[in-house]
Amino acid sequence: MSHNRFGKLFCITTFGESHGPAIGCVVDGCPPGLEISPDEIRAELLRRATGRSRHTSQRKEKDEVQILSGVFEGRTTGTPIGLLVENTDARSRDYDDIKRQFRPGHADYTYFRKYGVRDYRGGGRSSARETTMRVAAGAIARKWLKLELGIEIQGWLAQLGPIRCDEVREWDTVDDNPFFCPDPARVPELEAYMDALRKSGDSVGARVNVVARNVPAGLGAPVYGKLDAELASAMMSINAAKAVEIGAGFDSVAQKGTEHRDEMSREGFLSNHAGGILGGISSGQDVVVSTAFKPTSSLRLPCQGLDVDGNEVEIVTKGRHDPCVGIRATPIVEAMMAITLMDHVLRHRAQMGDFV
Ligand code: EPS
Repeated sequence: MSHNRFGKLFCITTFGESHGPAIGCVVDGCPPGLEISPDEIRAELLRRATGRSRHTSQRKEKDEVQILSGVFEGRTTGTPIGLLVENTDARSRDYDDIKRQFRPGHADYTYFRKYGVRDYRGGGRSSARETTMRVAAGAIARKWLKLELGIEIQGWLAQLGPIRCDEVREWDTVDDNPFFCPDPARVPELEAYMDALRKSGDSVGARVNVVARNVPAGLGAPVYGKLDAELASAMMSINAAKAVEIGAGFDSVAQKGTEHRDEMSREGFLSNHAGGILGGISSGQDVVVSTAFKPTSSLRLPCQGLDVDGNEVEIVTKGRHDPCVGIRATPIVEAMMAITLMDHVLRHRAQMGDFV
């Protein structure tokens, strides 16, 4: 039994802790012949990396990826792809004061209740550092999906705290600002909000959306292999994720059937409230997923909490933390979309041959 693995035919297994010597991933099930290089993977890693702007953690990791296996002369061989990234800038002393304390709102408490062990250094395995390896594996999946089926995946920041930035979508500009905001006019407002937040010492949540285009109809299966269920699982497995919506999501509650149903014509569907998935199977429309991220729990503002002996203590977290983890989440949700879709393409072909 393993709980560090995601996927059935395209399968990733990650390992490592934020303050250990390295983090890594085994990507199993990738078909042979895909051209892939460490530079291509690193380009994706840099989009997610800390220290790229003043609005994220200032930890400066090199995030250089080594391909240890599964690639020969620049192409995948069909065997497990081993990926390794060394941790080069961990500063465990920042955590000395909370060695025996649980940060309220953090996995510190539940990890200890479950395992009885407190790896206080950077949250150990619960650290968002683990998402590096998802993005590395996602780079492989993303490239394969594009070459094989023309599938394109685009994520964006839809909301940060009270600021919604989902209206104007200038896709070409998403990577030009540190927020992955698709509306360049909102960037100064985001900057000002984050500067004030950072000064205050507080943190805030965010919503990140992702769309996959050119997804063929037929991915996903009834009833325990639904594509939407597995996308929800993929997104909920990301650190700090608190909710996932597919298509209209929670807005479906207030909709009437006449509004929600996506009418059909010879030219295609007339709307996409379903988010491209009906009965757990892709319809051929864009697959649209939205994920909510909670505010970071590592704060320098004091709060009341418990230590491992059950004493009430005042807790202050030092170190280099993200005031909004959602700012760096766009490449991660894109990666989880890619990994889930690639797994489902391979699973569909295993049962059905090619697409009808
Ligand atoms: C993180 C805390 C910070 C972040 C880290 C995620 O690390 P540290 O414990 O070293 O201060 O820098 O993010 C990364 C290192 C990364 O690569 O994403 C946390 O508590 O999740």
